[in-house]
Amino acid sequence: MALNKPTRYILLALGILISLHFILSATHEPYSNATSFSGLTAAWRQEMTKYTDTAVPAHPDIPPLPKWATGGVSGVANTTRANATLVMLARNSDVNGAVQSIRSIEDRFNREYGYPYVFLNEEPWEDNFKKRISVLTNAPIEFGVIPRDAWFQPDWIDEEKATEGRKKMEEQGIIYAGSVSYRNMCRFNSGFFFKHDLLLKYKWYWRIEPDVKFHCTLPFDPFVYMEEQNKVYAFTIALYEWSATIPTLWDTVKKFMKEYPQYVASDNAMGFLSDNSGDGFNMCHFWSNFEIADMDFWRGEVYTKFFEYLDKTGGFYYERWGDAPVHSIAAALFLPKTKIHFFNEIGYEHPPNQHCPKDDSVWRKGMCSCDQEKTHDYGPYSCQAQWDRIFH
Ligand SMILES: Nc1nc2c(ncn2[C@@H]2O[C@H](COP(=O)(O)OP(=O)(O)OP(=O)(O)O)[C@@H](O)[C@H]2O)c(=O)[nH]1
Ligand SMILES: [Mg+2]
Repeated sequence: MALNKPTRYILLALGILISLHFILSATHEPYSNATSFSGLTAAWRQEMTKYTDTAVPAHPDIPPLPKWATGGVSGVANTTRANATLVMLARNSDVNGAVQSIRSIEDRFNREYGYPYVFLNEEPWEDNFKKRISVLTNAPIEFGVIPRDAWFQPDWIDEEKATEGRKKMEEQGIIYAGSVSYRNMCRFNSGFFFKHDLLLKYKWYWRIEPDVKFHCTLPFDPFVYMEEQNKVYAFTIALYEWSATIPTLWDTVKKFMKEYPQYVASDNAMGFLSDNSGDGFNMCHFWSNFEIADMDFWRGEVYTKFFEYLDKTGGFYYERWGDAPVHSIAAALFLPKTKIHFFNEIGYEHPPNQHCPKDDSVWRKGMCSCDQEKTHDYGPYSCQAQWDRIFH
């Protein structure tokens, strides 16, 4: 069958192209490599690896992780440097929020470090919670139950007075005003978590709550940083407490300081807590849903005495003292201010607040997913300025 004119031209062009390809393949090695089938699949494989292995971000500003940390998710327990754990207090019903938080900390930090987790609950953990969490990491996980004495309202609390206190607070429209379990939680976080059997073997902890997000990749180990820099307590968000939840807390603290002046550090952070040299509390505190700290501070003589002193007033139940002001006041008064650290690099969100590094270079380096405009630092409810001023 005779071919029409255009078809003949197309076949001729194709013939020339194929001949050229064979001549170039035989005479030019780079051309041959680039166009061979295996060369093409290798390039494709490389492209795939780039996108499927996101463990180490391919970002020029982020230095490669140190060797000891690159064990990644297998055999990780031996690759960590600090004696530290990631700890979460939660209920079985918090499972979805817990999954999201663990997913986030794994993505941004722990999958490279494999620090062990401890989960605590005053009730037995349901299998579903354990299953949903365990699938997210190969780091060791322990699920602990809190002893009754460390959680529930003690018998010596005057229940009538406590009920009255809750009613009064409800009338003022305060969040969790009527909740006894919230008060149990605040007291537990203030004075007991670090004494739990599962935590005794650790020195450092990073507190993580359900439903939080970590927005920046951490190119270093914050526990090791704390250790090397001689820090004890670290925060990401400083803000005001609702004064109606702690009407008598500051007076109690002042009494304690009078009785135990030897416990107050000379170069403390009183200037963060007070605008008039300690006469009144300005409500500034560290938001304790995020904490990286040394449990030996909570376990030591000073804080033990302090917590017992506060606890015996019943203020955790008659009022609604939070672990955030309690921890913050203790850290600010009983530690030199240089032992408290603000982790600017850790982009962190606990709704409704978030810390996002304002500094462009930090934000870029951390490949942060947060909006710098939304950072809590220096906003109307922030105490960052009160923190800064004590160093000027
Ligand atoms: N096991 C247990 N955990 C609790 C209980 N109440 C609170 N928690 C945990 O304690 C931490 C603080 O409680 P939240 O309810 O988040 O309190 P909050 O951060 O002041 O307030 P939110 O704005 O609601 O997050 C979280 O890790 C909770 O999962 C409880 O009754 N039992
Ligand atoms: Mg919370």
